[in-house]
Amino acid sequence: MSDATQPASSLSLSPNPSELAELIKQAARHLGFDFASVAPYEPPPHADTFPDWIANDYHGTMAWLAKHPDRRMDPRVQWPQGKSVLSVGMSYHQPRPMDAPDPADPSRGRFASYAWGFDYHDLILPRLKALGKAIDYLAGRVVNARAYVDTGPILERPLAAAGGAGFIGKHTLLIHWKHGSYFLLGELLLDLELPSDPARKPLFGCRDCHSCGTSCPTGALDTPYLNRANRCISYLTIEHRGILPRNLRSELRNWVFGCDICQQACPYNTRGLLPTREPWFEPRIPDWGAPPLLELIALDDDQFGAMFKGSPVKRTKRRGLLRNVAVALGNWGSDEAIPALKRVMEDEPEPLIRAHAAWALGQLSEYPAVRVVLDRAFKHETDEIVLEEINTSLDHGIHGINGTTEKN
Ligand code: B12
Repeated sequence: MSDATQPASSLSLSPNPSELAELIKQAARHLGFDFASVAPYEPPPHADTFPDWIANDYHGTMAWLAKHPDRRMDPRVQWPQGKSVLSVGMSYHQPRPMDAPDPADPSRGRFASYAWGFDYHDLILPRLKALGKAIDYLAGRVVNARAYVDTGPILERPLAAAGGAGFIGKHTLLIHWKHGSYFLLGELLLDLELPSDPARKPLFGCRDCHSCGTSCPTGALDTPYLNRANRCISYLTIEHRGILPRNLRSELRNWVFGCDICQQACPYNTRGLLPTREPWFEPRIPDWGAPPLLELIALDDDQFGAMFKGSPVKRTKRRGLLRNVAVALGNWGSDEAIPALKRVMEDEPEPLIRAHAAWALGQLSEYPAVRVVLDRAFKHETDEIVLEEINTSLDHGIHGINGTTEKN
């Protein structure tokens, strides 16, 4: 029976904006997202610090980050038609089984855990598009949308925090009460007015904890809430193309793709987190993302392609990954690495990999065989940069005549 005193809207079958927002968040959960929240269509808190971050060159060689700062800081500039930001998060957390090989073993190459399985972009973007279709249905009209997973100039973490999805930790990652920071974000900018979720003040936040900063070997997180990305191991091993800064190579330890050190140090990630529901993230990289370095350095183009098909690791290409593996072989400090590094110096066509192998040999200078390998490589090498690395390695601990070797 209808109540004539009720406003017309409550008699309608179309949901009101709050109900619609709730239905959309439920649809997101049905589509496998672990959480969803709505933020106001405006610059998120602290967005105005972005130009300083760029001016300080913390973005290193990620020139694309410096483009369109006005768009990145304000979704209204990026897409004027939009009216709300829907952020979604998906956990990739998988506790390593007790009997998995120890990833800290320096003879192994370590991959960040988000990269153990298939590429998250290929999972989240289609799911966001499916969510867009569900929103059309729920809203009873075609809702125009822009879907992003690292693919658009927006500040994903601050926007998700502004919608109450969690809080930004001192490591600059977003922390969710159930999922810690081991999740990935995606967004739909919508031309649909939805009520925003309140940004939640964290109960405890980071307080005086700075474990992420003190555990970061490169000092990238020395200042709370600031990542000097040009020193971040994740940047160095994935985004930085070319020669790695010499002063940071030892600090990469055995990380060969990305890094989880700041996340592992965070107390919000050490208590029982819910594991991911997505088989997509199941480890495809052997030994729970920590295979032997000697296997990695031996990968040819075809083997690299087969091992990392559909994986985020393909981003570095073989040359980038093997550059990092060469550095990790030097950091291992074992003479077991010498035959593999010798083979690189003799047969590897990619100068970038040879250059870092020469550095790695320099780290093993207490083994007499190294001098022979480097001397021989110096005689045959034609690439200027590799020659310089060989010379520095010879100079470093081995001390040839006058500290260098004459090329003849
Ligand atoms: C570029 C980039 C990187 C760079 C730079 C990282 C950085 N901290 O900026 C590198 C390659 C190093 C990187 C590494 C990683 N990344 Co990344 N990255 C991005 C990307 C594409 C852009 C980030 C960006 O705009 N950086 C510029 C800085 C200035 O912006 P911001 O950190 O967001 O900074 C804002 C806040 O810090 C805030 N702020 C400033 N001052 C203050 C003060 C206070 C008190 C507060 C609260 C906030 C605050 O305002 C800033 C704007 O200036 C985003 C996707 C996106 N479009 O957002 C993914 C993203 C941030 N990365 C992600 C991931 C998973 C990682 C890694 C964990 C991967 C890995 N395991 O190796 C590491 C983590 C390293 C770390 N501690 O940040 C996830 C983060 C998910 C989460 N839980 O937070 C994102 C969102 C990708 C995604 N779609 O899921 N990444």
